Amino acid sequence: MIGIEKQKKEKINIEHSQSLPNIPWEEKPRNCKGVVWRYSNNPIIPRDLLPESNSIFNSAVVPYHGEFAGVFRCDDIRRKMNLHVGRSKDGINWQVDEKPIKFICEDTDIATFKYGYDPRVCWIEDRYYVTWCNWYHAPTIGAAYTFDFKTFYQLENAFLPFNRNGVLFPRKINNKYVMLSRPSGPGSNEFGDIYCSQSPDFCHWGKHRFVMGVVEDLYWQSTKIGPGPVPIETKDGWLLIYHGVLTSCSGFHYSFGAALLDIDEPWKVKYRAEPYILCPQEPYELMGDVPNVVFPCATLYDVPTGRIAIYYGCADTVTGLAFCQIDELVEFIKKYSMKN
Ligand code: BMA
Repeated sequence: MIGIEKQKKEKINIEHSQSLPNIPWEEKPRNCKGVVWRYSNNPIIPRDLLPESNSIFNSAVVPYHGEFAGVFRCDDIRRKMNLHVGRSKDGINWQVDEKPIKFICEDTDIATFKYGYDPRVCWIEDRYYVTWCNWYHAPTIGAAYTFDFKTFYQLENAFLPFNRNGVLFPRKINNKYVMLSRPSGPGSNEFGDIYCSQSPDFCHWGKHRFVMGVVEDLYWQSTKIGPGPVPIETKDGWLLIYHGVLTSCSGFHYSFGAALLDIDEPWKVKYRAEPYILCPQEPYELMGDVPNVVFPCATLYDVPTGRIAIYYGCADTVTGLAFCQIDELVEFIKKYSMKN
């Protein structure tokens, strides 16, 4: 029995660190100038997939037993922000549960679920951790884990309010869990820089370090920035895709960019590309409940081919898929990196 359990875990570990032959994929179109290209059949998830969904976006997916599973942000027709489980055989066609996740939480001080949004899912060692923007008197980082995407056990909130975009690294670093986040104010536009925190036990988070902040004259990332998908380990550092915000005459524009962080001290930025890698341009990114938003929350990665599939929210309404090749993206970041 123990042998079978061990084999199962090893299989999942391989799924999370090596090959993903069924990764959704489409070759780069000939006329594409950028380093990231969109799936031709975007959006992959419509806003009204569920009987009571207003919008489904900013969601997180992972490989799961040869298929895919994930946690989806579904705002309902009351405009409550909820988290739902989704499953897919091919990473493109998704079945999303009609009912939101009910977290098991014995501590009544933190058990009240008022809202949850922008989830991330991260496999570490033996389980899937979910982090999200969780209401606890104000927005902060909620945390939970699951083994099977059926039962979810809620943990202590990681930080004090106000915080958003808690993104875990997919393995312990120097024997500590490590999480990126974006401390902020009560509104969503006071400030937004990326910080890195560590924990020995997933309960006590400390050693908070500044990673990187907004850049005044790189306009796409001049208002605020926040970590996106779980970072990917490469020989050149942790590949971090993150969102950046520009303030225009008609409001915020959310794009995404990329950086490489030091492997052992991930609060140290090695390279950070000046240009964005994707910005709102397609109708489903330009129009919706919040126009001009592309917001990445997850990637799938196939090591042998270097293929990356990026899941991102479009205009706070639907879910899109984009692709890139890891070597090309790493080269792009280095070529266009800011000078320190
Ligand atoms: C951020 C978050 C995201 C959202 C974005 C654009 O502050 O609320 O969920 O996609 O704004 O509205």
